[in-house]
Amino acid sequence: MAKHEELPIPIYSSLEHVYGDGSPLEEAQLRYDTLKSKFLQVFGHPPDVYARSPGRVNLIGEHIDYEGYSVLPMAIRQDTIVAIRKHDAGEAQKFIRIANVNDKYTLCTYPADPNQEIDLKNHRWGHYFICGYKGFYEYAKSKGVDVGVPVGLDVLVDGTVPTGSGLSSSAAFVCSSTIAVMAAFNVNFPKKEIAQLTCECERHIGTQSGGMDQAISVMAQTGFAELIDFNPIRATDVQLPAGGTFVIAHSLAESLKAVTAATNYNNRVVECQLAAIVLAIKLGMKPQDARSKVKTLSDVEGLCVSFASSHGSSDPVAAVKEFLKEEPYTAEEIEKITEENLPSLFSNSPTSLDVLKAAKHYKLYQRAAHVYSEAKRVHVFKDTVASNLSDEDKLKKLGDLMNDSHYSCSVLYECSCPELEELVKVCREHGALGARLTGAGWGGCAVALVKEPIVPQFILNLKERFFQARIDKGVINKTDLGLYVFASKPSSGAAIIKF
Ligand code: NG1
Ligand code: MG
Repeated sequence: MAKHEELPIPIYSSLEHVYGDGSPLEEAQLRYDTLKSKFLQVFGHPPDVYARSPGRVNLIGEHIDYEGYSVLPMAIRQDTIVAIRKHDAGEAQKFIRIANVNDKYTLCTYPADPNQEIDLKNHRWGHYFICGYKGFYEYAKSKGVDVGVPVGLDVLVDGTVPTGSGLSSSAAFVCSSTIAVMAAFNVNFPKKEIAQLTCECERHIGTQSGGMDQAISVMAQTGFAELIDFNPIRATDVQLPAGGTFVIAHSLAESLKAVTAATNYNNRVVECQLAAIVLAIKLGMKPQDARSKVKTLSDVEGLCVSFASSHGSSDPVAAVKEFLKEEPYTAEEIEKITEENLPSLFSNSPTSLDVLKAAKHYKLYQRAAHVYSEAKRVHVFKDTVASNLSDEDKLKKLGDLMNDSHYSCSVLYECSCPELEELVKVCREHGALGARLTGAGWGGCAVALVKEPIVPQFILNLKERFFQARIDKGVINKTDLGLYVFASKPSSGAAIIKF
């Protein structure tokens, strides 16, 4: 039997198997019915087809996907649904019109041109759809699939993944968009190819993201977390131990990753690449080879490990401690080691050049120490799940690993924020076995591992100790609390729905 990642996106004619988690279908059906009637109202005709793709919560493995290391997320029930209708080839209107069920997002119109550049200086919500649109055309072309001349598209979007929350609303949107366009053209590709192409096309938005979010959104299986490997992308089902539940809670600080990329997300990607090049040189590689061959910390892990083993360890962090200094590096210090100016080193990456302009210094030691130690924790997590420990002991160990991961994100990678620190602390004080920020950080959600019987009480405590003060200040409405703190089971991956 083909591995599920080799299979195309499933196509369903009813919602029964789409969510697959036994939860009531009425609510879901209502969303599709509403989409259909709103589509009719906005565009004057019903949609041809729908695609949905879920958000995710990352359990462990933060900020290491773009360094080539495996991560361990699970899909959540919240998703983005895209309803779509393709115009006939003869129709005059060669536009892509993108509407949203939420009036906060006003209608966006783009030309029906897959070669258009995305205007990053003017961020519009519809850009995410255009990422998927461009990605589909580029990929179809590379595979020799003839999809004819570009035609107009009508699109209506309904997203329930909270934005800026670290639950990957962006990937849910990009993946459902790509799959909707695919379905509108009656094309389907293997899931692992879609995971790869959606990862690449989301980079049109300007973040140098790894592929975790798209991979889990496309390849998730109900009831399992997934170990996602890269180069090539693969997903392995991970059955979590019984008796534990993941509770997701929003810090209510919104992480505006697309806007702050140069100082936050992309800055860390650049710091990691510089750390990798400097380490490679210190470990004996010629500067010119390091500059041209080394892109990620995983590229130099082999060198680090052989250094460590000649010193009686197998931990690449040993090489980091030996060869990188803890004080931040200036650009000049790095240029002396790499024998090239940083702007010329990154000359073919405009987003990296933005990082250089904004950076005061580069914390190579801390970023590399985080990445190597976090990569190791992912494997310990997976091995713990597979071990013959009791479920009770497994859960305790997984909780400890989550706490260690948070510490590393907070202290070494500096991607936390005061609200997340407070929230994680409150989670631990109320019985979480472990708690950590999830996703890119700088705001967004925390995830806590909680013993099943205490989940309701745990959530009540969070409401009282974290959210009540924010309700009192008017930051959120009491009636919306369920959107900001909830327990989550591993949900299903992307699907095409044709009623
Ligand atoms: P979120 O939190 O969804 O923005 C981002 C990246 C991931 C990964 C995490 C950090 C995108 C689309 N996603 O996720 O690839 O690097 O941060 O682990 O940029
Ligand atoms: Mg995102």
